[in-house]
Amino acid sequence: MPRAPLPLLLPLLPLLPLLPLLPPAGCQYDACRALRGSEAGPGWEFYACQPPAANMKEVMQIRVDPPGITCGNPPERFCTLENPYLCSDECDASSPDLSHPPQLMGDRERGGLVTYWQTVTWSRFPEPLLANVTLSWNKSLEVVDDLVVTFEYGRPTSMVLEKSLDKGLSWQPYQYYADDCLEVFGMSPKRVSDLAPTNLTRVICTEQYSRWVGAKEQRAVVFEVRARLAVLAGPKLINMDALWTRMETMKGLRDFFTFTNLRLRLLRPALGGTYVQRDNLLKYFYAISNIDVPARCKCNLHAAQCVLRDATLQCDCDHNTSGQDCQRCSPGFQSRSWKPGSYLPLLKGTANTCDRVWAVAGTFTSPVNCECNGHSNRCSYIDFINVITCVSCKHNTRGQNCQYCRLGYYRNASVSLQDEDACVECECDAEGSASPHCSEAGLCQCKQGATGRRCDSCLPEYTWRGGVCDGERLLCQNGGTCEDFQRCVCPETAPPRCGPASLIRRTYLGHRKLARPKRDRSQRSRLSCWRATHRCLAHRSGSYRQGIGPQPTPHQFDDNTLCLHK
Ligand SMILES: [Ca+2]
Repeated sequence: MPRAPLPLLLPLLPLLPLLPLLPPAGCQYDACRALRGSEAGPGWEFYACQPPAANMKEVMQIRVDPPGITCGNPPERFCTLENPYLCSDECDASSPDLSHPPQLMGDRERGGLVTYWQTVTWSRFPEPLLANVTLSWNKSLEVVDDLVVTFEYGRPTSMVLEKSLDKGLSWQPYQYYADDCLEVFGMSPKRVSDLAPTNLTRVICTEQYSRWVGAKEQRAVVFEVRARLAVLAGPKLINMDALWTRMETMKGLRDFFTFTNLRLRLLRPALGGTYVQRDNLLKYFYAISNIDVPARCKCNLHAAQCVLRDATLQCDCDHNTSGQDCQRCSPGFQSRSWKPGSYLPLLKGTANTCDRVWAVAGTFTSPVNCECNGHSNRCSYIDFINVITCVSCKHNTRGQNCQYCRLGYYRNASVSLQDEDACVECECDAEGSASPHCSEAGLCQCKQGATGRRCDSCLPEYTWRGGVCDGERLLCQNGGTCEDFQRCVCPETAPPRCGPASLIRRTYLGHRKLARPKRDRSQRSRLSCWRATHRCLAHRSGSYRQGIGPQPTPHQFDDNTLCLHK
């Protein structure tokens, strides 16, 4: 459906003159849908679509650290590498004309006036002069042309460009820059032109932007995106079809050009020569006048516009998708799993829209709201209770909207209900559990003595025996102690009717009919204890049983029973 116009980002962002490649006027992927007539009446035709590229410096947040790295507080004198002995320039944070705050890296310069951020000088040499510049959008972007950082008074001798894909939680190197890659980073120097289509996403160290050539001659430090794209699309980027096809088919290629945040780690300033002049440290510092970030919002090919909403970039999603990156189906349109759009087939691509589902049973002739959370694409109308319900829920789900887990499965809270792994098996222990089913939290119902989510271990007073948690402990008398829940061990100094353990064991093994203890539970309890008279007291719960072991006669044991079951 056509929607109310939203505040568009693009009027705020003049397209860069350096962006002829993306995409040419009237090119594909600039509209998400079009109205088409057919015999059945007008209807929508959907296409893969993406927002136009813009210079994202206009909406970036800039942070520098460590604290106090920006010059001017307190006011400080500095000189330049070109005029190293004329140290009359001043940086003063309290004066609008003499201050150099971070936002001057992203401002629009007017009337030829160059404005720049500047750091303190390297007065603490030989301690390194380190500075980080973090650029945040908190939105996935796809870089489409060269990132250009413009340095005043010389480019750093070494620095690293890093990127984050998770809004700054983790970082990875994007490119290394040094005048001597091998010495500084232990990497062989490379140029992007050395790369082939197969290793296009390699992180390289370049010496192209770090060697001293004079502060005014070369001011740009570049992350070469255009040259990488040219490896696929030809020197003048004529063969864009090949590029779009590769974007779709080459693993990791789109991710390589994607980021949410960027970070410059400045490691060593320009020296203007081969060594640091200790007697004049006021000429060493960093100064950046501009950072160009030509990029587009990543919308998974489901949006043709990107908007600023509450000061945050947000895709203006089509194709019944929603989310900041159009990364999920909108409620009511979850008939199948969400998919990104595809550049293929060329020119129009594939929209992979999220759709409502048509009923396959009942009397419906129009689309019905058949919400199955992506676990089914079929619904049925149950006439006598007037309910539309999903049929054939997959992924171990059940319910009218496939919103519950099948018996024997429970809800995996760490993923969304629409996820294929929304329901995981209970795996209740067959012997420790009273039922194969578990609670909504995945807890199995344990038999007495058993514990653990799956009831596969025993409570402290119980021991795992014969497939159950047995808490039946022997009560030993006359100084005997219960060992391993099943026999009494008598102390050396026991009264006559309580023999030592070795005697008990020897006697026990020496008996012909009961040569080995058996695993059977009832058998074990009957063989629980022995008297010094070498007679078995076959009893359970205090009662004597017939038929096991040698038949004791009444005179062979007295009232002073040696072992009792607790
Ligand atoms: Ca500036």
